[in-house]
Amino acid sequence: MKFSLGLLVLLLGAALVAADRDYEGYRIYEVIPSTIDQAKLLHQLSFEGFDFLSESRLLGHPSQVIVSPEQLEQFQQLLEAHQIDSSVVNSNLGASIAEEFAQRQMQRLLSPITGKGRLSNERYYNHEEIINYIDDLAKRYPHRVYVKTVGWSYEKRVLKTITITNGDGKAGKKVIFLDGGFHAREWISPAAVLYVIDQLVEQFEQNAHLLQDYDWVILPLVNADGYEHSQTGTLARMWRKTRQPYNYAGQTCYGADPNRNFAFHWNEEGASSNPCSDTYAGPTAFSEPETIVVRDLMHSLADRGIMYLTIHSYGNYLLYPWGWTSDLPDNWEDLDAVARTGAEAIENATGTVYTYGSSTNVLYIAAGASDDYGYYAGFNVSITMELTGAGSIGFNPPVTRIDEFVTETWIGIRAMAEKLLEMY
Ligand code: 0X9
Ligand code: ZN
Repeated sequence: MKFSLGLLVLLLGAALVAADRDYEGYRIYEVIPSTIDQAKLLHQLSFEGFDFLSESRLLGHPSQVIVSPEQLEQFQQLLEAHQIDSSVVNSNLGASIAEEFAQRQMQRLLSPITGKGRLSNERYYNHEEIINYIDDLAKRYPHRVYVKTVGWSYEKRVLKTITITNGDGKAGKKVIFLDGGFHAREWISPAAVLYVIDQLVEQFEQNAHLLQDYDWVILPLVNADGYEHSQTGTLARMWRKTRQPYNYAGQTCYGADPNRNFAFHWNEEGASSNPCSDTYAGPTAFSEPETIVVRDLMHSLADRGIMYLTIHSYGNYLLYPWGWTSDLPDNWEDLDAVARTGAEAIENATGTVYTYGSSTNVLYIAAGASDDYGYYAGFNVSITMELTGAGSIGFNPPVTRIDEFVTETWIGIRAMAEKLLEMY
């Protein structure tokens, strides 16, 4: 039996809205398209209420998608009708989330809130701990490190950057701008960014060459409200967006997707105008205070900006512009060379394969993201890095594997920064 897309919409019925839920009985499927028709069909599901945790349009590449008990029968029929290669990678997401939170409670008892000294990679930290940590670093290394308040989230959490220099006092160096925590549930992102900070500050001697010609400006947690929300309990674990409330058809839905909220081809492709969708572009571009902070940083740094790097999860990708069109920017060969260098360094060190290419061509078309905006604002090199996702909930390694993945990420970032030294 063949399904038309129209029929598919009817069959799958009500779209999943972005809301807190317990995910009891929800499954995660891995699907691997082998024909263009299969890839198109799967991509269409992301507009029919299916939450893709990682999505690729490349044939033979796996995507992972959450399927609710209500969607299950039709989803299975669809896979069968179109002979799409698939497997269940988690048969009860709710149980895995509950287990992760139970472990998290234990970890908190064993290693309580810190804010002084080096952070271990033994658990995921909250907003307050991250702020305390960078504030403390600035106190301990006043000649090389400074911290600046750059704004507040919708719920009035402070957003701070940490600028890391080699302390030689030279002004006007080129800048690498790094951020993390755009999407709330991607906890490994801020964890990886904290590890970069640790390496540049505490392992200064080993990395002095990366601070000779560059200053690093780092915003470890962009979507502070969403991140905190995702840590409040099992129901909120899969939260992605910011937390500003929006009314829609008599109900309140929360947040915009910060990575669809930038004013560059805003809301043209791969974004939603429905406030209850996980990819809601916002009522206007820059409706979210958090994206305004990133925008203003980009503009203030662009004339010195050499690379904008934003850390997400997951799927092992190094992506460069454009994400709003399948066209490539003029200097795409440079972008490709930087991304390739990162991918090769990681593969040589750990064997992990990163796929690299333009966002639209490798992943899917999605406009209004920070990488496109950073490039448009003047950063010659702008890259989204999608880290490894190894947990049974799809996102994030279990705490026992954080160390492995953040060290791997650093290998890629360091190699890309070294490549820039060679190129510019
Ligand atoms: O869709 C996104 O925002 C990113 N993937 S994620 O799974 N972390 O949500 C990818 C963004 C790639 N860049 C552009 N489309 N411009
Ligand atoms: Zn993301």
